[in-house]
Amino acid sequence: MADEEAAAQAAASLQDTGAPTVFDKVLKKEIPSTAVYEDDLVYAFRDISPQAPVHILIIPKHRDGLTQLIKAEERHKEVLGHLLYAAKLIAVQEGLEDGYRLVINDGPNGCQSVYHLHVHLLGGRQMRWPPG
Ligand code: DGP
Repeated sequence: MADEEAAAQAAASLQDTGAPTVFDKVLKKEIPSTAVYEDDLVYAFRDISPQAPVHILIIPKHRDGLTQLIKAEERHKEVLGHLLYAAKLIAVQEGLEDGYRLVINDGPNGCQSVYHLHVHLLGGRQMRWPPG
């Protein structure tokens, strides 16, 4: 089993707990991160385990129940749209006009290991399809 799959399976028990995550510590600056973008609603920083030359995580600043996309409710529509728009701004900022990929891992089968919704922005190399 790959490390990412093992991490996702290990995190599965936290799925419905709403427990604080490592991203809360990132947001509180208790864990250092390399910021690439920030506004009122979202924070974006470089992934600690990059899977591409550019690998950025974009997260809501206020989780508000958004542990994963399948938990999204009507009230989350603004921040969900904002995450995508921020991704576009960051892609331009990172010089990714030739292409990039956005990924949301959702739940154990989706290989999610941190239960604070996040969008992966990957770029700087040719992406493959289908994904694993
Ligand atoms: P996912 O598997 O989709 O839940 O992605 C979680 C990502 O979070 C994974 O790519 C590694 C990243 N990550 C975990 N802990 C930290 C951390 O402390 N700092 C940073 N920058 N990234 C982290």
